This record gives sequence, C-alpha cells and structure tokens, in this order.
Amino acid sequence: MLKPRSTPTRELVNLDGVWRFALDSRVDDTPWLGTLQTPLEAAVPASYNDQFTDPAVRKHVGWVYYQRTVRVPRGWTNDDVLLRFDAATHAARVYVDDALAGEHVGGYTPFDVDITDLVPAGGEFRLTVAVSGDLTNETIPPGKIEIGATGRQKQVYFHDFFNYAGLARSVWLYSRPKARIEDIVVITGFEGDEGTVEYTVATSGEAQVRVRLADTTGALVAEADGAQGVLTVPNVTLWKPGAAYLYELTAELISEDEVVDSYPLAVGVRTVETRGYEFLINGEPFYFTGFGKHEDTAIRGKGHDDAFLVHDFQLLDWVGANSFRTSHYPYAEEVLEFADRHGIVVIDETAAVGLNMGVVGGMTGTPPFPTFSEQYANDKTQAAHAQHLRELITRDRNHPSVVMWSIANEPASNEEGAREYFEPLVKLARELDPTRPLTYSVVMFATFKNDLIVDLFDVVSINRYYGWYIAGGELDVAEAYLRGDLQGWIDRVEKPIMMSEYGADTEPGLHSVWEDRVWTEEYQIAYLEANHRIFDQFPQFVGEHVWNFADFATDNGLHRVDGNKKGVFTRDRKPKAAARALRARWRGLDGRK
Ligand code: BDP
Repeated sequence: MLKPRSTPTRELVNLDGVWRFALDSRVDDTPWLGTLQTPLEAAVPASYNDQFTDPAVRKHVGWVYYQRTVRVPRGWTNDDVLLRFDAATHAARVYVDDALAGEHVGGYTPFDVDITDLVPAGGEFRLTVAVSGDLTNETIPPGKIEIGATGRQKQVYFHDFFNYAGLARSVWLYSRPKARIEDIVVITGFEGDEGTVEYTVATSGEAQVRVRLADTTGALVAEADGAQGVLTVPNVTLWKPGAAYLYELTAELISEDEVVDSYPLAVGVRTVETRGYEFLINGEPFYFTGFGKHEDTAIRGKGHDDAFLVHDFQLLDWVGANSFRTSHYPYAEEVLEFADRHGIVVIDETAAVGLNMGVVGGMTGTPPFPTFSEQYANDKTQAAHAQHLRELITRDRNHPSVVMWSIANEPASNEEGAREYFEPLVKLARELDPTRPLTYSVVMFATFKNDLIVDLFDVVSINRYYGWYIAGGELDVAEAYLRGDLQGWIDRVEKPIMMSEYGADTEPGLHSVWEDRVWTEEYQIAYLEANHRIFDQFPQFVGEHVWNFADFATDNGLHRVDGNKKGVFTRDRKPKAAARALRARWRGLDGRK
C-alpha cells in the first residue's frame, strides 16, 4: 500500500483540522447517522484524550465519533477516490454519509477506504469516523475492560504508557489512476563501488513498467523496463548512519506510449547483516547509541507534530545519538522519512507490548495465569499480531533507516507456549522481509537460563534495570548483576547483544550531594555510568538505548508521578543533567566503541 503522494498522475487533499467530535455513550452498535449534534470539536491529528477538561473524555471506554464534510475535487472523474487514515487508534469504522464504507483494526498502521462508487467527483459528503480505543486480549497491544463496583467500565492494560486514542495522524483524500502501480519493493546491495537496486513493481492491469533512478542532482544513473529487475549504480554513494544519501527511483506505468501512473520512492543503498557477535551496516560494525522513544507530547498525546519531529531529531544529534527504537509501536511515516533523510538508524517495533502476565505479578514475575493461554494470548491474539506485522513490514520495508524489526517488547519469552506463539511470527517476518535482522526486547524475568525463543532471532536486545527495579540505589551490586547477565547471554548464543532499555526515573531539579539518592539528577548520571562501565568490558556488545528519550504520560498509578520520568529530556524536551553526560560519552564514541 503506497503512501499517498502528489505525482503527475495522483493528487491529494489533506483533511487535517478541527472536526466535530462526540463520545458514543449508547450501547447498541448502529452508526451515528446524520450530523453529529455535539458541542465538542477535536483537533486532527491528535489523540482526543487530553484535548478536553472532562475526565469522562480522557478515560472514555468505547467508540467516539469524528465528523466533517469533504468535497471531492471536480477533476477526479476518471480516477479512483480513496480516503487514507495514517492511524486510527485502535479501531475504526468509516461512514460516507450514512453508509459504512470501511473498517480497520490496529491503531498504528495506515489503511485506505475506497469511496469511488460512493461519491462523484465534485460531490460533497459527510465523513464520519468512529474510533475505538478499546483493548482486549485479542488486540495488539492487548488489554482488558473491567467493570468496577459502580458499573463503570475501565480500560486496564499491561504496558507502561497512556492508552491514547483517536485520529493521531493525518487523514487524506486522494486520487489514484485505475491502471496503477500498487506497490514497490526495493532491496539494495553493493560490490566495490557498484551499487545494486533490486526492484519489484506490483501493478493492477496490463501495462508496461519503466523505472528510472536519479541521484540528488536529478541526473539519471540507471533505468530499466519491466516489473522486476536490478538497477546497477556506478560509483554508488552509500546511505550511511550519520551520512544519509538518497537516490530517487521513479516507477512509471506506460500504456500506449502514455504514462498512466507515476510514483517516486526515495532509495538509500545500504546493507545490513549480523555476523557472529557483530551488527554490520555496509559491512562495517555498527554500535547503537540512542534511546527507546515514545510518540508523546502534552495535549496532543500521540498526535504527530512536525515541530516536535524536527526538534527531537535536533536533540538526538545534539546528544550524539545515532539511532532509536520505535518503542512500543510503529511511528508515523514522517518520522521514518526524516530518519532516512538524516541518517538516523531505526529499530522498528510492532505494537506487541504487554504480552506478559508476569508483569501483573510485580517484581516476583509470577503470572496469575499463563500468558499463552485461551484466556490471554490465544490464537486470535496471534492472528492479530501476524496481521499487524504484515501491515508494519509492508509499510516500512523500503526505508534505509530501518535496520531491524523488533517483533515484541518484553513478551513472556520464559513461559511455556512462547515458542509456539513466536515461531510462526518469525517465519512470517522473514518471508515479508528476508533482508533485515529480527529481535525482541527481553524482559528481566526472561534470563539467559529460562528464555525459550532467543535462538529464533538475530540480535539479543535486553531490557535491564539493575540499579533501579533491582538493586535500586546500590550501583556496585547492579554492576555485578549486569556483568553476570551479559556474560550469560554471550555464553549462550553467538549473536550481537545490546541493551534496548536501561534507565532511572529522575525528577528534574531534584539534587543530592550523595550519588546514591534515587530520583535525583545525580543518580541518573551515576546509574548510566555504572551501566556503561560494564558495557565497555564486552566487545560482543553492540549498543545502548537509554530508556527513555523524554518523560512520557502513563496511566494513573502509585509508582508513577505524573508519568514515567526516565526521560533524559523532560516531556517538554528540556535536558536533565544526564543529557550532557551522555553527550560527552556518545560524541566521543562516534558510533563505535
Ligand atoms: C520496561 C518497559 C517500558 C517501561 C519501563 C519502565 O518496556 O515500557 O516504561 O520498563 O518501567 O519494562 O520504566
């Protein structure tokens, strides 16, 4: 599914703005017909929760409705007309006037609704989008709706960030020719100074395909005819971390000597592989420095915002980060495009977070019932996970910045059933993309002794909080634990190992002369330094992603003071003292240890 773009054969209209908005408090399933009678309006793109002062909106369980009128441009008579939702979290039903035109489940991947037969070019229609933020054990991520003593419904979930909902990314109306390019897949490589771009163009209808590749000056470097082939690029400029270079591939569909469809794709020529304990980009060892991030800002919730996008990447550069993980869900496509253009490396993660009943058991890690069971992660959960993986990989597989897929965050990989659950998903991911390494973030309860799935993956990514949840305030003990843990994994599998999460909650402005005082800015620095001392002892270690880039919103809870405070930056992106300490280390490392 190609991202809507303005090309010589395609047009698009952005539908962002302020939409009519209402909660659906009714119990039946029928759509809300006609014009919404509501005093509320909501901004798109943005999660709806924090836009209003009413707590009933923030905590709403069930459907909400967004509505606006839309006019189809007059000139689109011969084309197909589609709506594109970049994300509707977590499920959507789309109505054109009173007719249900399409549905989608999954809150972080885009979907199209074909409305060609419902509205003529030049016509106006009432667009109503019902969006549900509900999570059950059969959604990704999973959750549970409980009914409390007063009869009120409550959304419970097993991940540590606020369950924001709504239209958090852009909405588009776009046209596309009837005979068209459906999809493009590129796989790049190089030998000496000659690059290769292996391409496949999927089309609808019989027509000829032509592809051209231009460099950044617009000069043609290669061209070919046919829906599949290999372009060779003499004197290739590789896409490198910190030194992005993008060629532009233009695919054209030609019928009777006329270009009937045209679509551009940015292509970075680079390779990724793992060898022994090494993670290689373009055949060279790569050491990850950076963070697990979140899409999270005040008021907008998970709403995409270009100013925050630019500023976050500025801060990544300032602090010396060469990479980040899209914890714990696929981010807006604009983020990956920006990373492509600026040479930032991305670990692209699914929304499979909370597949772990052990977390309910708190520090004991004892699940109240098995995670992989009829009751929780069952066949339907796995099918939703597979569908989500398909949508993520088909959306993101052409981004040079994406170097690895993370299939889940902290699943119960130590519990019986984990292997049966994950083996088919790993197989599917490798079919969808045979070129990128696979990983998952390993929860602290899953150790080198009891984890059941690590051999299925290429990189060992561990989330460890020695010095916080374990041995909090005792960094000498934390160091000893971490050293043993790393050595254990290294002895178990010959695969690159990295820390995908380590961090300490820190209240900005809280200081102490004693470095062992948890929550202080001094402790955050001491905690990171203790971890780094151990990392630096292992040549097999390939990266450090601090948890988290910035403070972020979480559900209400006694162990969270206005959200998770493990950010190196505050929620409004002010540096805590640790930011400068990290900057000194990472700028010195320069992408290598
Ligand atoms: C890890 C989770 C992450 C949390 C973090 C924490 O992967 O989402 O925010 O712990 O507790 O277990 O800060």
